Amino acid sequence: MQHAHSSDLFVRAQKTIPGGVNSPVRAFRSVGTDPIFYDRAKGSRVWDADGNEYIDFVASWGPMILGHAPDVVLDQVREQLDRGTSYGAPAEVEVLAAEAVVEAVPSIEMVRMVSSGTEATMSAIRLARGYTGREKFIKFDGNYHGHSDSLLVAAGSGLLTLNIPGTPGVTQGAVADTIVLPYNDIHAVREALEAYPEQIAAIIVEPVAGNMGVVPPAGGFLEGLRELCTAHGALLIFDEVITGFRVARGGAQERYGVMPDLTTLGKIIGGGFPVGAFGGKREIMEHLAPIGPVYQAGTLSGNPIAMVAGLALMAELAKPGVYDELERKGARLEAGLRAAVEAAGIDAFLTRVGAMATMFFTAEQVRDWKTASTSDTDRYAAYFRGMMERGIVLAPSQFEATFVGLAHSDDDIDAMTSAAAEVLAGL
Ligand code: HOZ
Repeated sequence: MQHAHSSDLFVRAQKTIPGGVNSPVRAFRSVGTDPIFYDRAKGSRVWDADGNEYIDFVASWGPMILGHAPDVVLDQVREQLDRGTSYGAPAEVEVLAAEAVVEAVPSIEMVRMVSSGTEATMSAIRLARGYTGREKFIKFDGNYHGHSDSLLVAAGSGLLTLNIPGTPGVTQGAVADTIVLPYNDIHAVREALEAYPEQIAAIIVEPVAGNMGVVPPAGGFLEGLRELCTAHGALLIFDEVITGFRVARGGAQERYGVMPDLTTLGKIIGGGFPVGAFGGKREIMEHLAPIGPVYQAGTLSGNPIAMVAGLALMAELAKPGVYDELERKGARLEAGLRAAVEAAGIDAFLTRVGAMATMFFTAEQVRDWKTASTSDTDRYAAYFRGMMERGIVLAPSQFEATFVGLAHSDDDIDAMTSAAAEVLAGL
């Protein structure tokens, strides 16, 4: 496979863009190669700047659940373009989008649109602090909630990939009220709540971790968080930026039957356009300005292009059978990968929840960051490169998810698992 044009673009990009990329996770540093630059995408496929075609299992880090550039979304976007791209004023589409989110996500009674997952989590933490009058909050090691200061500690995603334990520029003060605990350890949560009585505003958690690779919640973990938050007067925040509208239409809260007080959502509700949202109980959300004292704002919040795209996508996901089909495709991928691992006789731990999965290159049972971090990242890098040579794009990091969507045909999934069998056999 030739990558001459991508290589030229990367050389040029590094002169004007730090590291040549606009988000660190796009650099292929941890997989020992240069990033490929994309030219276009449609359905399950992406094409790079050299015209190479790949089956894509990154899906823009999750949101392209219908596949790339779906016509149902593009038609709505084209129509909206002629009516204006940003108003800085309210529009009917925002009401429709809010209604669609409230209808789908069980615990959300009111929702505020923002422009990214980072904004959503940052604002949810501020609201939780403003509502409770408390300052501390709990997050979990290896969970990633965007890059706002107070959440950028022991964080997953690009920080794990690039081995950045803490970031210069985030002050001690900014993280002084952030308590980090091991994922899936309910005893540690109980102890922390008892150690800081009436001081903890919230617990924020990825209900299915996706940013240290996919790590499902242990039995009773989410229920335990709910009980402890209620008992201690802290708010439970589910960060469903990845899991919302993916592991079930109503997200992990629907799948596991545990209701948070606040939920954050991300790019999936914008059909791939820049969107985030946070929502929850009316009583809490009414603490937001302009009716409450907690300030939060944004010119592009509820942007009409993103709203019509999101509405079209959410309407598709509301159709009967969609989540059964995603489950079926996820299970097919898992079965193929398990067979490939077994045939190759390598140490690997496979996780999957619905249409998101990770193959950890470790003999450990992965349940938290400590166990996930035992993975052999050099092996993952070799696996990644072998898959790319065979026309399959995976996340350029061991500590991310593989996403299956409705545009992946059974043949696409089988092509992926056959390629995996070949690559794993040669490792
Ligand atoms: N949380 C996403 C990856 N797991 C973020 C993508 C990005 O940072 O660009």
